[in-house]
Amino acid sequence: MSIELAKQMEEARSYIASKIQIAPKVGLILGSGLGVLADEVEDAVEIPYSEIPHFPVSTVEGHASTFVFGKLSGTPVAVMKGRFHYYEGYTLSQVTFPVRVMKALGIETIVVTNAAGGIVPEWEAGDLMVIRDHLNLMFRNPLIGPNDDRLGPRFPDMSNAYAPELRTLAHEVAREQGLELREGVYVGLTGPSYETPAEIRMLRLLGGDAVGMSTVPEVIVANHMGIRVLGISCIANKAAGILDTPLSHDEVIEITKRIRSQFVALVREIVSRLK
Ligand code: CYT
Repeated sequence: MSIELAKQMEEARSYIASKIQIAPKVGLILGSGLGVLADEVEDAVEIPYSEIPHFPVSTVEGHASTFVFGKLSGTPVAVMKGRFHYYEGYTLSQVTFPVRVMKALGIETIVVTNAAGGIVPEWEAGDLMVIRDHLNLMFRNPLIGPNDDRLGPRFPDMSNAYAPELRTLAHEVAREQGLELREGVYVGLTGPSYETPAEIRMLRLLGGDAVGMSTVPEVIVANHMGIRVLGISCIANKAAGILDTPLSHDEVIEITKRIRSQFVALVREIVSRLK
């Protein structure tokens, strides 16, 4: 991170600000197969990432690559339909750049979602999980490099990286909707190969409940900038070795399609109650 970063953020911010009427309060990052939530945004203004200064372009199948600005259940939002993954070849600074731009636009809270593999043997594909905490097993950190003290501290606290009050809110809404909501620790790996059964056994021993290839870098940067985070994983498959069947990205997309409506209802209601 450098002084140059602040300048790039400002260029991206002002480009977006020139195209939108609202002042987003909440940011949403929609993971694989979960982009439908963006279709619910009212008075939507779409800005493809490719138009925005200094943005990389997303390439992975099953991911769109556009910002959607507007209102979701009355709350002004910035929705990322598609995100950048480390495994696509971007630096973590590129992966997390949109989070910084959303902060520059004024968001105070971010809802980060993903499709993940379930490590807890009893969990089923299609379950939803609130992220309580994470394990950064990407073994790299988006904050490495000179720190710009205007953006955040050199050594950010991560003891409540996933805001406790937002987790409580998510459980309240789920209860009202009669939805069973899991809670657990998300393990972030680089991918893009899925884990081996031995790795999944290791992750279980280490305290992981779900595993994926995103989220951790964005959440570190959100914490760096003082953004409150809510994380929700869609358990898209049982992790490797739990069943005999091979893992496929098609399966991940298929399951996320199946639980779409529950996911959309949950997140919509949570967003409507964010203050
Ligand atoms: N599933 C997934 N591992 C998995 O098993 N969606 C990401 C990583």
